[in-house]
Amino acid sequence: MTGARKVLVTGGAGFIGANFVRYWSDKYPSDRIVVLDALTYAGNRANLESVEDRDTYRFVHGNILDPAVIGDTMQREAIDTIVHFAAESHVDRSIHEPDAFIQTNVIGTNNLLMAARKHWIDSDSAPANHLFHHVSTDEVYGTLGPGDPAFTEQTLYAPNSPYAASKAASDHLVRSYHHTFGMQVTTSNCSNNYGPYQFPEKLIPLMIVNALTGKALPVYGDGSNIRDWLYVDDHCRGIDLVMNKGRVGATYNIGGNNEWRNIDIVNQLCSSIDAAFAANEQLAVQFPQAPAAKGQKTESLVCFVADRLGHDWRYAIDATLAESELGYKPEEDFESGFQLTLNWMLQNEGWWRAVMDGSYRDWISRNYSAES
Ligand code: NAD
Ligand code: TDX
Repeated sequence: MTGARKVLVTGGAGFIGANFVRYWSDKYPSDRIVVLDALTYAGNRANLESVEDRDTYRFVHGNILDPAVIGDTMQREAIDTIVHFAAESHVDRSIHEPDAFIQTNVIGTNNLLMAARKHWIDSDSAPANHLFHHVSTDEVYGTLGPGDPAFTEQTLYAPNSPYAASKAASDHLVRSYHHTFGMQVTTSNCSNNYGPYQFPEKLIPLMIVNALTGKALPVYGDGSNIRDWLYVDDHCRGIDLVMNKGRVGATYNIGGNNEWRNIDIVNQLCSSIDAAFAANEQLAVQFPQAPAAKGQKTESLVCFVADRLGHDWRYAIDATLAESELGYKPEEDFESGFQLTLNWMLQNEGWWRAVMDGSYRDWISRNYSAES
């Protein structure tokens, strides 16, 4: 699309969404960005603090299960582009409470698609151009064995958790709106993200917080499961390329070429934390509960716990299509991305303590009273 866009970012107060909003507003300062977010436990306006004062930005506190708020926002803002991040995103939660995943990830996505169809296809005042970009995951492809080739865009869907099944359903809905109604859509399926502002329930931030506060580091099963790790800024760059250069109706895999066993990630994290404490005496004062503050090894906190039900063994993304068609290439390797993430967590203790106990809500209401 050319000219300034009016972009609706659903789930923009979550981990990847907030990183994307900052990325996009820096790169495309003339675009209008409207964040629509229900502020579940995973959504924090504090994540968007750096863009709150821009006059091209607006926050709408609303739920994608509410068709009225979607329709009103699309109409009032004349939205021509949707980037859809909003989802329930944590596999363990989907095992305990799948219903919220079906509601938000399936019904919520369909609500957005219905609103987009109404405003972009069935309306007399439809914008000249439009795009619905859907953010999905490698988990829709199921699990791999040790010698299997990485997932390509041709790999058959075989979702194994309620989370993965709900994302697979949403991918199919997006595809069907393109095929049936001619909606201009793109989809990206990416591997495990990590980086600043990730809620400390996912492996990397959880392990960092536990290591700094002297709590156990719970490795599921024997720790041999493999994930393909992608630094969040590389994901944002990948989405940008898909939206601006991708073929309408196409799906692109985005990955980091970074396969790691969970136990190796945890061990690497432990030695990086030990090294950080050795290099900076102040950390022992700031985090007195950490083993590294008491001359012990962080690794002493590692414990093996019961495996996740239905735990997928390995994910790996083949991003050849995005590389060859779009010029996509991740910039961070795991060592550099991990160091950036650890440094951010060490410097932002206030953020992770506040999002974990919910007190960021007080902070945000002191700083930003205007929620629509
Ligand atoms: P997240 O859980 O950190 O954030 C989700 C955001 O969506 C939150 O701000 C939350 O408040 C909002 N939200 C949830 N339900 C909503 C609803 N009904 N209405 C409006 N807003 C709602 O998730 P994330 O890790 O940033 O993931 C973002 C997207 O990327 C998801 O679609 C996820 O499936 C996909 N994805 C994530 C990863 C990963 O490693 N985190 C990897 C691949 C794909
Ligand atoms: O405490 C833990 N111990 C542990 O061993 C946690 C939280 C996780 N794990 C393991 C399970 C996985 O093998 O670490 C691996 C990563 O777990 P998560 O961080 O929960 O991520 P995963 O289940 O792989 O899913 C993530 O990547 C794909 C995101 O949460 C999804 O939203 C995304 O679609």
